[in-house]
Amino acid sequence: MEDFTQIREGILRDIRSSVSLEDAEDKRIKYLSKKGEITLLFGQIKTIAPDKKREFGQFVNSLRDEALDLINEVKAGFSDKNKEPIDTTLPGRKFYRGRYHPLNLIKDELKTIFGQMGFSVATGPEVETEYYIFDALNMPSWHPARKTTDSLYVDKGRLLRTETSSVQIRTMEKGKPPFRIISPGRVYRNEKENATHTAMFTQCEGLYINRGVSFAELKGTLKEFFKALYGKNTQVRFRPHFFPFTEPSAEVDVSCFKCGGAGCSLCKSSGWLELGGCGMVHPKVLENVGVDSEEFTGFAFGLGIERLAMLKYGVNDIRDFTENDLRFLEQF
Ligand code: FA5
Repeated sequence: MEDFTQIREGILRDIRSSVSLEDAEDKRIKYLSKKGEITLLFGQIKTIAPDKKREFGQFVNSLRDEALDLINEVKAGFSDKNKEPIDTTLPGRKFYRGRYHPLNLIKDELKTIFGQMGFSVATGPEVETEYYIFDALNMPSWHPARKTTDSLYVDKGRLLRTETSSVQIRTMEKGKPPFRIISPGRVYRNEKENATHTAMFTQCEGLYINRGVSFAELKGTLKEFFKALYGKNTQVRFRPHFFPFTEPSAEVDVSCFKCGGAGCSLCKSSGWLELGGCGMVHPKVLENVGVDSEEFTGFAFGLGIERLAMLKYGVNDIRDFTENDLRFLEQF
């Protein structure tokens, strides 16, 4: 028994004297692996005198358990010591906050500025019928926009809306004049992409119908809007244009942010960026929705929200808005 006690104490002392986690692991291998010293003691049982066998077996079993517990305990001690102490003087971890996408920032500004002029927000579906996109908007059957080469059809008679102007019809159908709404939303076109054009983009439709509304009010409303968005000195121009749903019609441009009007690749040397279309709502459109065009007149406009954002934030390439590059998005 004296020998047993000495063997036991020697082994436990050896384990306790481990100097590192690795050292403790070496001790486990030394004593408890397949060929470890304690494991080999089990093989000795058959050489022990029969009357001592039981006592020896109990000793080896409890030695194995004790050694294993001690090794685990020693290892745990080293693991704790290896853990980095908490340095309470370090600055806290940075908390990354989400932020608004630049297009949403512009949308919010649009809602605020037009809201102050009395416009409320209307919405409409992105999958539209030909009626709301073409027929009710006075688009002739031969109009190129109706072709699948320009529009993205979902099935016969249904397509992804190519413009937010369909919301004009949906709004007027539902109520009685006066109407004063804006409608920001996505539109889709079968379009080749470049620095100023994408196949999916956002527009903000505007509609004001009342008695005696004039083209002067349309110009005044859009000029005030651009000044509120870009500052008092903003240059705005209206160019005659054609839209089937307005008469007269115009396109509205703002001086190019990149070259300041001198002409560059972004503005195709013109010094101006086209931001939207507008005009006086065509009498046929009013009649299509049951509004008396003798009594009521009004204007409508459709602004490209990406283009508004490009000008506001100095973005050279419209594709940046949808590429999800954090280096771009974190600037807003
Ligand atoms: C229209 O979509 C008309 N519905 C606008 C309108 C509304 C006229 C109400 C009269 C009354 P247009 O196709 O020009 O018009 O588009 C309007 C604006 O959307 C453009 O001036 C431009 O700012 C933007 N836009 C047009 N195509 C793209 C495109 N592929 N990528 C990005 N922006 C575009």
